[in-house]
Amino acid sequence: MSPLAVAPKKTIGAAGKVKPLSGKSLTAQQKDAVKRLGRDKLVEMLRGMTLIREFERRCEQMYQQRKIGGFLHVYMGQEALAVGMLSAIHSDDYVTTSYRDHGIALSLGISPNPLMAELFGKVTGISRGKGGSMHFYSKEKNLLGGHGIVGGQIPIGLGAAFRAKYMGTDQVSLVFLGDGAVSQGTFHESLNMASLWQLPAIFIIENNQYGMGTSVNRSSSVQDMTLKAQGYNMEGVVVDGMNLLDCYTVVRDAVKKRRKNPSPLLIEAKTYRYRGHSISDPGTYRAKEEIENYQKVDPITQVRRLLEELDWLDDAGAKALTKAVRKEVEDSVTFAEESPNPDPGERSRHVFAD
Ligand SMILES: Cc1ncc(C[n+]2csc(CCOP(=O)(O)OP(=O)(O)O)c2C)c(N)n1
Ligand SMILES: [Mg+2]
Repeated sequence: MSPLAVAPKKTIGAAGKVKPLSGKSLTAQQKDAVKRLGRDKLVEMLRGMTLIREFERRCEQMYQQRKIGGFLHVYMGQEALAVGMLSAIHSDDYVTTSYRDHGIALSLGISPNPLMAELFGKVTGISRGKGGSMHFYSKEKNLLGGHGIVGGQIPIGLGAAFRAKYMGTDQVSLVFLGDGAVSQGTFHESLNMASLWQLPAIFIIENNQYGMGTSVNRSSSVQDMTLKAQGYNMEGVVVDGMNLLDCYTVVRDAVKKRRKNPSPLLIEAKTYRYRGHSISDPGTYRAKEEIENYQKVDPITQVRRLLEELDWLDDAGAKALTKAVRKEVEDSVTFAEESPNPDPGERSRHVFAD
């Protein structure tokens, strides 16, 4: 494909504009997603998003009680993105992400127990208590981290895509990154190689509008991040990251197309983080009204309302779901509390090669 033949940028959904899901005004594509997913799967997805929200709430409390130390970056507001997109992949596909990794790990079906235990620094933690919040990792789920260095995960996700193509598997590699990582060199080097070698890498920018306390308007020379895809002769698509159905559809279509004929894709998902950059961020750089405005399109409320409109979940059902999720999170706290600390002799094990 010549550089001039770059596929035009597509937009799926309202992409950040305030347009909540409603059974009465679903687009044809959203209707199709509802039909494909069906009632049970949609309720399960609502449960997945609720699990993230409740897990993060409890993490904040545990941090305040000093049960959790170090860094803590929560995912509240971005739940539709992880749940929608990761519902559309196979269990052997690769996933890489940044330090804001709790929602991604939970959406891959990892139990809250080893995740909470990791935050508590316990030996039963998913990284044996050595990584903490930023370094969830699971060989079993092909989750290649949880990375604290901004942009550090991008070449790793690229390597996984290279492996898939080299070995001739039909796997794809989903590489999640923040808007703040787009100006890092690793992003550009990785996009170049992914396009040059036509690798099955799907780069997903979780544009939550801020990198630490700096708004993306003040840190990026372009606001349409998919323009970066054109620079590397690859496809780019914008999606409403607060909309579960759109997040599911964009990845479903993307992986379907790429399993047999690998090629890279850049997705920009417009989303919003409700909390500060980390637990120690008082958030003085943005107005309360801005947060409230995004909460009007809260991803969880949107899906709950849609399910009610479809008569697929009533108020009692939704309350029971939340109650069950809270119990699951509470059990993870008990599990973490009761787990032993790592043996002090473990300190340098898995840090240096034996
Ligand atoms: C290479 C590098 N530079 C700077 C930092 C400090 N830092 C940590 S998070 C962050 C902002 C990243 O923002 P974004 O990519 O938008 O992710 P978000 O926190 O919004 O999920 C920065 C600059 C770092 N960890 N690594
Ligand atoms: Mg950001």
